Amino acid sequence: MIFRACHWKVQFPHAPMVMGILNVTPDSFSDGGQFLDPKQAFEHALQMRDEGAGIIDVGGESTRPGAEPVAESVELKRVIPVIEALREQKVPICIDTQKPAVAREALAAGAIIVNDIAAAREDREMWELVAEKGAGYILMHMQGSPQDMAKHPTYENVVTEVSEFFASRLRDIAAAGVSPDQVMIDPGIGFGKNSEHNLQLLANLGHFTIHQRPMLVGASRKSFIGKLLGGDVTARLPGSLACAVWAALNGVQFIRAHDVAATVQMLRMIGEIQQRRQA
Ligand code: 9MG
Repeated sequence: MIFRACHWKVQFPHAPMVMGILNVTPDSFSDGGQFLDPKQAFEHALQMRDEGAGIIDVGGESTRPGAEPVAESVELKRVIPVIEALREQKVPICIDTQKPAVAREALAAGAIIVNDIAAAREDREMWELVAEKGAGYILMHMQGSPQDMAKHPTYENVVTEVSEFFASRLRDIAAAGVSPDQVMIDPGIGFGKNSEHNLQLLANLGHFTIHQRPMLVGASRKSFIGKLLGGDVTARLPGSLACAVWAALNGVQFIRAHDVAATVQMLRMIGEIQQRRQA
């Protein structure tokens, strides 16, 4: 299996990679307002790269439950200067956006992957852009939208429904001209799911290997960890690391994380142990 994003290529099997989260927003759930200044955002990205992040995910619109959408011009103003500053820094950049126009500008500024949390789209503009540019694409499942997704998430069987969603969207994306090699799938932990749904998805990650695409999981600091274990957003590192190690041991290739140093260290340790397994 291969993942391609413009000039960047990852051949699997490969050690799990950490995608560092860079929220250039005033209102993200755990770090809102910390990196709104482009200089601070740039420095934080370099710090995450130095801590071992293999990709930096730059977002200018919060996707936390209940977050209000922002105008395209606002989102562009937040993310483009940061991406331009990072393009020379030899770290793959991912643009976290639902808007094709923002993705287009971000790809022109140096991003190579589009993180599309609104992949259940009717229009094909985002996919046609990804096809045109040869960019990588993160196909994430979400029930509803960030504004309403926390209200009544409902599934008969969350695992089979998310899997059917992947199968159907992978067909749509291919029909829009995107090569399967450009796509990674993501069950969208916390996006229109309650704690039970999140746990069922994590428990059954192996189910999604039938799609033969690399997988991304982002559980870092999410509220279900606090609901299950107690503690506010600043006290969710152990729960986040448990989800990351579980994901890595169940075939996930990319882990989206706030706490890059701890996540990288934990994955390296797992890798060292795994290499010594005897048949
Ligand atoms: C933007 N964002 C927040 N959480 C995320 C997750 O779990 N996956 C992806 N792809 N993006 C996320």
